[in-house]
Amino acid sequence: MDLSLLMEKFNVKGRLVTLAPFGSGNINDTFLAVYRNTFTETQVVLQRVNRKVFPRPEEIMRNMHAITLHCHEKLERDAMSGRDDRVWQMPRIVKTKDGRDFACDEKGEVWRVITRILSAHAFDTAQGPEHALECGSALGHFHYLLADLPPESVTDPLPGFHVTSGYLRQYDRTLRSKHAQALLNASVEAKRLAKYVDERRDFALCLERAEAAGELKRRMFHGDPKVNNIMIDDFTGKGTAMIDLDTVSPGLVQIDVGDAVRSICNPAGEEEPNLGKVAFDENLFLAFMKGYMREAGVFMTAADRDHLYDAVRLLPFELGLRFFQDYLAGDRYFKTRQPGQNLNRARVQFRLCESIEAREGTIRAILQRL
Ligand code: GN1
Ligand code: MG
Repeated sequence: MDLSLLMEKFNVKGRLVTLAPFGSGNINDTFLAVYRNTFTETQVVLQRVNRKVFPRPEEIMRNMHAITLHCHEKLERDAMSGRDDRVWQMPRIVKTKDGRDFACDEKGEVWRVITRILSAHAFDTAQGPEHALECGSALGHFHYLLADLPPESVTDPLPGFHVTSGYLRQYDRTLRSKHAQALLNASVEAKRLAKYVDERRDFALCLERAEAAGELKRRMFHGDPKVNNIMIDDFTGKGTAMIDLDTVSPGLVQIDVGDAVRSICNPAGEEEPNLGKVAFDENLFLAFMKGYMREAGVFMTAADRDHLYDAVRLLPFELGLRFFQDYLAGDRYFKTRQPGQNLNRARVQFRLCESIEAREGTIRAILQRL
């Protein structure tokens, strides 16, 4: 596929000067395109929506249209009113020359172009408490932005995403395959992880039970608020935008908090081979929660707060389970660069979960003080 020909379908002014792979996402293929004309430069991001993960990419784009329209209007109103201490941003969809939100290639793959947030970066790991606090503010502000988007404006992009019981069922199905059994028998470490999962089967249902009992209500959530989806302004060091809007839909905000925390409070990152370096950092957690509550505290009911610890413990478990299942199934979902990468990713998440369990008292004490 000649990507520069594909770019010609989109309405970007200037001449294309470079088009190169960009970012470190595990799902979509992402490229940065830079256009120049006499006086200005335009940078946009080209992405192929992964059809294996999102079976209906057209729906993803309809959702993105509704979400960005709602948020851009609200952001402009807030900017006029001087509500905020900064300019919050959100990428915009760049239309095709025939006015559509995406283009298809000859294989029917869906490609989109969005604006790049300039003079800002996302990091793969937390840089320190100030960074963690800004990540918390950015997620809290995102929840505020979406709080009044009617849930029926979006369709569920990935039914069952963040339903841990569903991942357990999928894992159990995978375990029955010959391929998975062979991998398990060949590795003491894989067997250890399987035991780890078994010991937490009951706990894994905690948020689903709370929702079924009516203790927790769905609101709009991001679905994938890991540290490298949070853009930080290069000049002020403040959070400025949440990116990767594919999974935005009605969900539990606790899940977003848990997912952001598992990514931010593990400074070793998701790919660390040495488990001795993987640990939950309480200072980063305190800073993140301060930033989050500053923006979203007004929405949080007592029940919402009561379930935060469970979410913080659950999300690394759930992601570890997803990585482990994918390893046993032959690496079909998450992109990998080397064999055993998903097994190691699972080891890291389970170690992080253990580290959280060991610090339960401290984590609950921090949550109480907010
Ligand atoms: C995937 O696309 P990316 O890299 O932002 C995944 C998340 C995981 C994350 C772990 C749709 O996110 O759920 O937490 O990898 N997204 C999807 O790195 O499955
Ligand atoms: Mg994503």
